[in-house]
Amino acid sequence: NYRRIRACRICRSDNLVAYLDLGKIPLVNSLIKIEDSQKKEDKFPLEVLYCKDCSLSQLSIVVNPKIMFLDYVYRSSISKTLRNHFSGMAQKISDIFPLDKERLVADIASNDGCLLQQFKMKNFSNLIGVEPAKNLAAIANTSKIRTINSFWSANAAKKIESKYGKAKIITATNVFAHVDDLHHFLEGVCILLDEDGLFIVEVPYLCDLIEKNEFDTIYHEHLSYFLLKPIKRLFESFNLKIVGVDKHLMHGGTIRIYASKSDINADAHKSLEKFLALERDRGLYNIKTYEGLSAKAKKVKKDLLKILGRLKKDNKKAAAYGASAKGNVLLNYCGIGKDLIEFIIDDTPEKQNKLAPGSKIPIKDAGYLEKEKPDYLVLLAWNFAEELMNKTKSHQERGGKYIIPIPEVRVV
Ligand code: DWN
Repeated sequence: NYRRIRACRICRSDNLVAYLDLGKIPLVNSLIKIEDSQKKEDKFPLEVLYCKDCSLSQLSIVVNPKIMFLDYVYRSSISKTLRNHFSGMAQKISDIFPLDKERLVADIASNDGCLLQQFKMKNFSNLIGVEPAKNLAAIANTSKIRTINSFWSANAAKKIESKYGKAKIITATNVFAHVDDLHHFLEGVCILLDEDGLFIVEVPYLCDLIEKNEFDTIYHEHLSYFLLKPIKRLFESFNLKIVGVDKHLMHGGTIRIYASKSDINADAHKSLEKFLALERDRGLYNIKTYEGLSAKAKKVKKDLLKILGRLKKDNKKAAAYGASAKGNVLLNYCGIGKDLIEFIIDDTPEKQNKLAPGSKIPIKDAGYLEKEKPDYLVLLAWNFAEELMNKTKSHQERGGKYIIPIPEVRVV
């Protein structure tokens, strides 16, 4: 179910150096049915390599995407913060192209239609999603967001183009890092994108991961960890010009890159140069900069185990909120089980009444929180800490506290 990489997926160099090893962990979105609790779970090596030629960070292995993405439990629409973020993105694109509301907008890996829904609310009328997960494509189509159930590919692009014509806008949020063959992915984009079109890709930013110790965002779905320098090199090989870059706080820090086949309103703000200078100044083109991450991850593990061990000794009850992919990385890396965290609350129906992979901690709905009244809530979805704390006022009123694990363990 996996293969080791031999060359950098962007520049094909074999000059790859490992800088972080999080051990062997299960697929973090492969939740366990209660009846399968005794079944052995597959675990895979989780190790990050740095390409000394183009500065792309990437996992040492590629897990078969079919076992990760064809039935997918993560739904973008669960989070209000994420819905608002997508609303802002659709608004920005509507401001750039106020007269193109009938032109085709295609969203790659459109999940439950969350982003396209926002385009629809901004009066874009010609929308199409491409989503490999059968369950998510069905949800999107039920809510009248036209969605093709397929992985993105040159073939998928050809089919869409022949039926609906070229796209004025192609978006790809939280998918570019998940793709092994980026060259084939961009081949499809170039087939579908119109000459005056805009390709907008949003990915977690490695600068934030390193700076804010977000090692738990490293997992088998995320094959690449991007800086602008390798993305620029890849786009140039497809004659895609980067015409703008902006930074966002979403998911611990993302960059959004606007690219076009033509020089339409070229990067007037010189944002690309600014980010490349930032990456250079932060030492992100030097392997030495990455060597500190391992020690910072080990410190989070030590501190989290210490605080949870003390709570257990003091007979305090600890639970968690957000059965997130990153949360499952953290639980597995720290070797935390239900002896330390009794349950995880999550509002995603597909996650409830299942067990978290590896830790086998039960995942429950929000009602369970009121029933069990834990003293502490570990915010495994720390990127939504504010939203989760706003949702759990009763926990606070009971004197309950939160443990936020990243960038370092702290109690609030
Ligand atoms: O790229 C990816 C990112 C964008 O999303 C995917 N590979 C997988 C996924 O990663 P994640 O699971 O770490 O993402 P989140 O969005 O940090 O996960 C949040 C979790 O918390 C979800 O399971 C939903 C849950 N949640 C909730 O139950 N109630 C979140 C909020 C805000 C809530 O109010």
